[in-house]
Amino acid sequence: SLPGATIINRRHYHPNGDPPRILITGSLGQLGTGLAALLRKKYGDESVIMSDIVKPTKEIWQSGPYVFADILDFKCLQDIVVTYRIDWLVHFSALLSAIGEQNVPLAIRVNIEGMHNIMELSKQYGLRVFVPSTIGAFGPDSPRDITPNVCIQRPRTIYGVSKVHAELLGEYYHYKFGLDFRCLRFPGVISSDTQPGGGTTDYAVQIFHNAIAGEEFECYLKPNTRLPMMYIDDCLRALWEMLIAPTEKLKRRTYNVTAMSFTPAEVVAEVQKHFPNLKVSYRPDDRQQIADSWPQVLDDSEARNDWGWRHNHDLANMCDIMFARLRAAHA
Ligand code: AKB
Repeated sequence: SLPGATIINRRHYHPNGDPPRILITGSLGQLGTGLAALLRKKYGDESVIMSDIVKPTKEIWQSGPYVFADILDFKCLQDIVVTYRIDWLVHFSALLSAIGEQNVPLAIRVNIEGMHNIMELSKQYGLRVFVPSTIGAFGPDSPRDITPNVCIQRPRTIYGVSKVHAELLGEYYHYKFGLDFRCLRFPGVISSDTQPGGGTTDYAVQIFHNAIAGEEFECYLKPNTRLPMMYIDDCLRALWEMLIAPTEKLKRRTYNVTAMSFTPAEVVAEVQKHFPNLKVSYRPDDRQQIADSWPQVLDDSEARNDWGWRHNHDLANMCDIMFARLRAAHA
């Protein structure tokens, strides 16, 4: 049989109806806290182990298990998987597009070498593993409007290159060793309680904070730069639905998912319905070139057809929720 084939379909969860035990790496980033809360509601606080290399706040530390995990340290990861009897792994640790360009060697270590550890670890312990990919995995040679699930991928950022590598490596381990690898290509994600760190789509979060603080907003992208986007609640639900999708429904292991596409000018117009006095200026920087190489509209019809993906939030509705949540947080 194939090397590693013994891990196929070995599942330690649900034999007695036990919930899966889930490790989240890089869990203090934009998506981790929200995902941990969602999974803890479904499977219980003790079933979800948050991890990162950063010291957590008291609130995080009190919300459930939290451990130190350096994804570049294989033994450290093995220790956690064994000690906490992990079944599923959600691997968030990564440097995003803009910050990756500022420190390419670090991005290679974290995004590429880290991914090697995650694949070997998941193979060794028979884990189901979710790794997010991104619209940044496409490049100027990809069709930009609209971008299908399978097309030319020649990204021009180290982030994009590392995510194509992650998609290909995960699919390779799936076909070669039976690894239960699952991956979604996310658009820019907009959230009120957590900040993105160093991406090209960050402006679409920052504008809400400036508006509510009564500050002027300077946008680093041109007003007509269209990019795919998604509200965090849709993003986390997509992730969970992909995580639990029955194997027979998955016709592939990497899917595009999206909710909307908008330009800075369009989000400004929508935000100004709430804050008519918001002042906006545009000063494009290096991130413009990155955005210009990315999809404008993502085709996620395969996710919709194969496992029933549906988004709930559009631009207007997302703005209402963002301001309601930010106001509640500031009250
Ligand atoms: C980034 O802008 O780098 C991320 C992404 C779209 O993957 N938000």
